[in-house]
Amino acid sequence: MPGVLISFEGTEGCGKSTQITLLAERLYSLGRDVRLVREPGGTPIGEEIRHTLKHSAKNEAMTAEAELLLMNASRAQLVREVLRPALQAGEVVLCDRYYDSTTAYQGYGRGLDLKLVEAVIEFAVGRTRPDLTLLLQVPAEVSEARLASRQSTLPFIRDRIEQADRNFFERVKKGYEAIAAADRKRIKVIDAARTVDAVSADIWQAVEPLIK
Ligand code: Z5A
Repeated sequence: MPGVLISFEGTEGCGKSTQITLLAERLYSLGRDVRLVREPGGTPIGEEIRHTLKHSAKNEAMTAEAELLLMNASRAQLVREVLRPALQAGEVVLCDRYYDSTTAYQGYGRGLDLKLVEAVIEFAVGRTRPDLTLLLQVPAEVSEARLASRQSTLPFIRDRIEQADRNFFERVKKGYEAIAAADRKRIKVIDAARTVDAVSADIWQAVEPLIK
């Protein structure tokens, strides 16, 4: 059976992790081998880079350019160490974020040149591109409410990227809309402000034809 690469995208708290878990369970129950990865991260080297990007006490001065390159250093490692071998072995790979996040956050959000961002992504991933991307869309208020509710149950851990202001996240959201409009064949937009079950049903409708 051929491998399948599916990426999940969206702003914080849109429900990616929740839906990836549900989809993985469904795929396992059908006997498919499933690989779950997250970005940045997903390999030992990538997880160290993730720490540097998000939580390191020494990351305050990070520039947008360094952020772009670190995201893609993590990705280059993930593609070669995990994604390509897993796809070769016929697995269904579910990525919690992939390169559309870079276009949305470092391109539209930080304002880096989009052509330059695309060139860096091309260097990191080459032809390892998703068969399907699920963009979970939620209004900013829903995203903020979900994160606040989750944070109230967890100990506080500083996250440099989450500290950006609301304008940044608005630009990211608009970026995602532009990315989806430019590639309707690959990217399926899902209204993720509904119940977990309703979102999951739409996701399955998009995924099922790919895994037969
Ligand atoms: N980033 C970047 O800048 N450039 C890049 O190239 C890449 C990433 C790859 C990674 O953060 C950060 O890196 C991210 C983008 C940037 N930055 N920010 N800010 P992360 O991996 O720590 O987290 P995240 O990817 O932003 O996701 P998240 O915050 O963990 O949320 P989620 O996975 O999308 O949502 P969830 O955990 O499934 O759900 C959130 C809460 O809502 C939780 O309590 C759920 O129980 C609840 N939930 C989920 N679905 C529903 C529905 N349908 N109804 C009600 N409640 C729900």
